[in-house]
Amino acid sequence: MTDITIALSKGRIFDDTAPLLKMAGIEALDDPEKSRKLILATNRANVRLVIVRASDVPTYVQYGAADIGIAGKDVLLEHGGTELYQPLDLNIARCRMMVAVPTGFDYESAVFQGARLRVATKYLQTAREHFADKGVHVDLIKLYGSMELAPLVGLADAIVDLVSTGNTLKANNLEAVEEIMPISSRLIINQAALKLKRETIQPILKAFSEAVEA
Ligand code: PRT
Ligand code: MG
Repeated sequence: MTDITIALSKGRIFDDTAPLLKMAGIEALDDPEKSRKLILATNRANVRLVIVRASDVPTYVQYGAADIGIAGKDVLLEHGGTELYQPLDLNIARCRMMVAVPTGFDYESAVFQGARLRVATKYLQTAREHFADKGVHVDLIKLYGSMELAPLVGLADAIVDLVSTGNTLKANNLEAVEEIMPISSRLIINQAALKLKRETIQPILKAFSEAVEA
C-alpha cells in the first residue's frame, strides 16, 4: 500500500474535515486539539495527517511533503496555487472576504473620489486585485493578524478580512461595506503524487466528492 500524507490545520478546518475524512474511511487516532503531536496516525496504516498552520498547507503540498491538503480559498489565492491540483471545493469553513470600515465612514465617496485609500490586510494579493479592478488607488499595509484594530488606531482607512458571523466587526465598531468573494476550503493535491500514487489517491478523492455531495 502506498503511503499518503494529508496536511491540514487544526481548528475550524480540522473540525469540518473530520466528518468528510470519516466518510472516506479515515479517522485520526489523536485529537489535534488535545495532542501536541504534529503527525497523527489514522485507522489506516498507510494514511497519516500532518497538522500545520493554515497558510502553510499549500507549501507542504507544493513540495510534496504532503500528498493532499485542505486549504481555504483565501490561503490558496495568496499562495498562488502553483503546481497544485485543485479538484474539489469541499464547501467547508465557509465565510466571506470583505472590505470593512469604521461604522459611518463614507466608503462609497472615498472610493469614487479616486482618493488614495489605506487598506490593512493579511490578504495582499486579493486586496490588490480587488481594488485594481475597481480602479481605486490603495496603499496596502501588510498585517499578520487582528486587522480589525488598524482602522481604530489610524493605521488604515479600511481592512480586507474574512467575515463569518460579523461579530468581530460589530464588537469593534466596524461594518462590512463590500463583499470581495465567498470563501470555502478546497482539496489540493500534489501533481506528481497524483500521477505516482494514483491508485491510492483516486479512491480518497472519490470518497471526498461523494461525502461533499451527501
Ligand atoms: O489562526 P491562524 O493565524 O493560525 O491562521 P488562520 O487564521 O489562517 O487559520 P484559521 O484556522 O483561523 O482559519 C483557517 C481557514 O478558515 C481560513 O483560511 C478561512 O478559509 C477559514 N475561515 C472561515 C476563517 C473564518 N471563517 C473566520 N471567520 N478564517 C478566519 N476567520 C476570522 C476572521 O479573520 C476574523 O478575524 O474570524 C474573524 C471573524 O469572524 P466573525 O465570526 O466574528 O465574523
Ligand atoms: Mg485564525
